[in-house]
Amino acid sequence: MRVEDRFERVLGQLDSFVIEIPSWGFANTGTRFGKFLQPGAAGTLEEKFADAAQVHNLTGATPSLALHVLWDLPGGVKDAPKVKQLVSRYGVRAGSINPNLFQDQEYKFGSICNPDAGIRRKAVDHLLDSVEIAKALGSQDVSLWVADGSNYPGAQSIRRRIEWLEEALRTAHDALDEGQRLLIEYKPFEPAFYFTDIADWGMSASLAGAVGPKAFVLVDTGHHYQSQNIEQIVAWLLHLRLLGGFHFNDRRYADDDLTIGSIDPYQVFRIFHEILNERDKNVTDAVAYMIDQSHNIKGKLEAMVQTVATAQELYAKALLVDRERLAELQAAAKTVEAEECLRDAFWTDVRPLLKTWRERRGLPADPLKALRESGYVEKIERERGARNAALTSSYA
Ligand code: RM4
Ligand code: MN
Ligand code: MN
Repeated sequence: MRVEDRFERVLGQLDSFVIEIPSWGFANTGTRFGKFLQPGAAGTLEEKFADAAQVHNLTGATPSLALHVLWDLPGGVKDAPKVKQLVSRYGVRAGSINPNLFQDQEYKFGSICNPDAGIRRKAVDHLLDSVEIAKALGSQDVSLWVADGSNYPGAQSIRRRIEWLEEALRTAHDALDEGQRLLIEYKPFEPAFYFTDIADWGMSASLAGAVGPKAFVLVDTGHHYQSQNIEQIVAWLLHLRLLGGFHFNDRRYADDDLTIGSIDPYQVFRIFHEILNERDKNVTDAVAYMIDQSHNIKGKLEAMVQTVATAQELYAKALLVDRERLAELQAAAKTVEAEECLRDAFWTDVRPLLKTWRERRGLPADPLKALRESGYVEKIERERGARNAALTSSYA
């Protein structure tokens, strides 16, 4: 195929690439040692929606906002009408619903895996409330991160906790409507350090298989050990028809929640490449792309716009891979030529292509520059600055 034709094809395919942004990416978040408070950080759900709308208007690629139940809907399903008003006011959909099983004092020894049946019940009720919220808001996905685990050998029964996990997730799964999904995230450590109850993709996949057909695996790119091959995990999950979606971020060491592609853009490209290799459109269309980042140093809005543009660039590069040729080279075991075929796409500068895509859609050609020129950040800093300055952030 001629280069111009390939570019034209990619321009069309970019239209369907959307990525969900998290409400907490606009709030004051940080590390466990503290937060650097930002004058423009969002403190209310309305401010989070306003900021999300700003990112969507600039990038055209973020039509939905992920919500964290305790942070965004502390009143539970009763808060749904208020969220719906914000959805219609700001033109951004409510995205995945994230239950919160890690904040309450009772969860010191676990939530759905707590040895106390009463606490497990409370946690399961929160899951069921989250499903109700998702239904009320028309959200497809309940995206679950279970922070449970244990810090010391012998302190907890690993086997009992597997049973409690299956029981709780099955209850949540069975409450879902047709078309809704339960996405099961995994994380090898933190906050627990001897084991976490769902430590890796195999455990998530096994749970998904045990609880039912509406359960899938969620891959948070920061939740892996050093140098783990994430694209291979992605390939396996595609093969098993169990890939539900992603929480994208970048990391140097652990769950660093840095902006996507900032440390290792080639890895994100390789992940997209595996997905685009899948021929079954039902499988690829079902993959939910989401961001899960904490912007402690970068400006919240800047970081988010930069993130979305980077995701689009890396996706466009993966779209450029000449897959037919690559398959031929792989079959002939032409190692260097096959690798170069992949690298050709990766090293193509797609920024002019994205500029064309944005111009055709009536979007600013350079969204980061447009953000800076819009005056939006200065405006929210004026409006929110005094409140944010009054907050305290201390580790102990
Ligand atoms: C966790 C995990 C969850 C996210 C929280 C804030 O490490 O990634 O997805 O909701 O952080
Ligand atoms: Mn996550
Ligand atoms: Mn995380």
